[in-house]
Amino acid sequence: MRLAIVCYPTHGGSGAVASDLAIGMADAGHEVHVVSYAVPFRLRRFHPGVRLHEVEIASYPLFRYPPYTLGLATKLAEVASEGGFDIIHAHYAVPNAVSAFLAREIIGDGRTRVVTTLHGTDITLVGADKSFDRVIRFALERSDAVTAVSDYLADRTQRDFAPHVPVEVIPNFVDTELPAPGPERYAREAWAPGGERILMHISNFRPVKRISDVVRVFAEVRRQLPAKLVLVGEGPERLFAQQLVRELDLSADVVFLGQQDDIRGPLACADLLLLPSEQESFGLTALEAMVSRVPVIATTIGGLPEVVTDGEAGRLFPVGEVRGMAAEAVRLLIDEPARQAMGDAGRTRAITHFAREVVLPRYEDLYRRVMAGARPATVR
Ligand code: GMT
Repeated sequence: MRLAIVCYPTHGGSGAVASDLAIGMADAGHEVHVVSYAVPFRLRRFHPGVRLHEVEIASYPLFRYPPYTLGLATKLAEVASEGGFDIIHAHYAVPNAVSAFLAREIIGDGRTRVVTTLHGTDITLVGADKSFDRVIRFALERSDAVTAVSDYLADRTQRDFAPHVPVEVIPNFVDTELPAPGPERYAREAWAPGGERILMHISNFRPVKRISDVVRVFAEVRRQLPAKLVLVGEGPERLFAQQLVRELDLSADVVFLGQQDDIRGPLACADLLLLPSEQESFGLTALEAMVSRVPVIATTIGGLPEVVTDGEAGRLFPVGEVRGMAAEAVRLLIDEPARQAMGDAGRTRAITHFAREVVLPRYEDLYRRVMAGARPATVR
């Protein structure tokens, strides 16, 4: 197959999954072209078989906003002129699915199919802006297939946008092979020289991640036992988090690590992952923690219960339930056998349900069905 994968290049779940899909499809022998406005962070290393195309938009004084949607469509059509595409797979509705639709119309060969994968914020946040309503619905209706990364997101999509559009659930996936030990051997010692327990949070520091809950849970844990908090990522709430850490007099016990391309290294040092989000269609970092045998303390919202089964791979609490999360964190950090058992159960669950080898064939099967002209019925 000749595939085009369109995604955001920035650190975030949708770009990570799209990149891993590109690598997996290339490994399976397909010709894969990844199109974005920069090289996606997971594709900065060389992967034979994955060809990269960067969209550049010429700036012109007349343009108040650079026309990225058009630039992306044009780039797709241009790459297609060298042999066409069987599938253009757009990750994220806005504007990627719209550009994919435009590209298919421009190419006009009657062969190109568009698959759109919804990741969450395109429906729950961007979609909540009423001005995008119609264009998102249009993009979904005109896609040859639409997938969502969880049952929760599929339901929300059908309820809020397009009840008549079939949405197939294909969950996110991870590489379950753990890398050989690297610098984390020294990191653990550097962050927790006294053998303190390490709590970790990984995100893009947006308001939905509730960084203040992360810091408050940690403050409560820290009151009860020696512990350190490592915050991985970058984003608009970082300054606020730094300020809160200072206010709560926790500076000596909190490390702001910044953005990391590969989070498996930091995760190898973690005893617990905190993910107290108020929105999460899936929660890829929770899954990455599970693979690394790190129990997850998260919320009951969105698709998280489909990933982190409560009591098995971690513990789930209502949004804002800081005291409950802290109490459970302390319990697990004191009871090492219970913490390890939960970590092992999380890894087993990740391997069984969300391994790359388990999920990738489902995309391949979908591509084949779509190429055969069958528009999929809702599959859960
Ligand atoms: O969480 C974000 O703000 C980033 C966003 C993205 O596009 O990467 O994440 C969404 O997609 C991920 C991959 O499917 C999911 O794991 C995240 O749960 C989802 N974020 C939200 O729903 C808030």
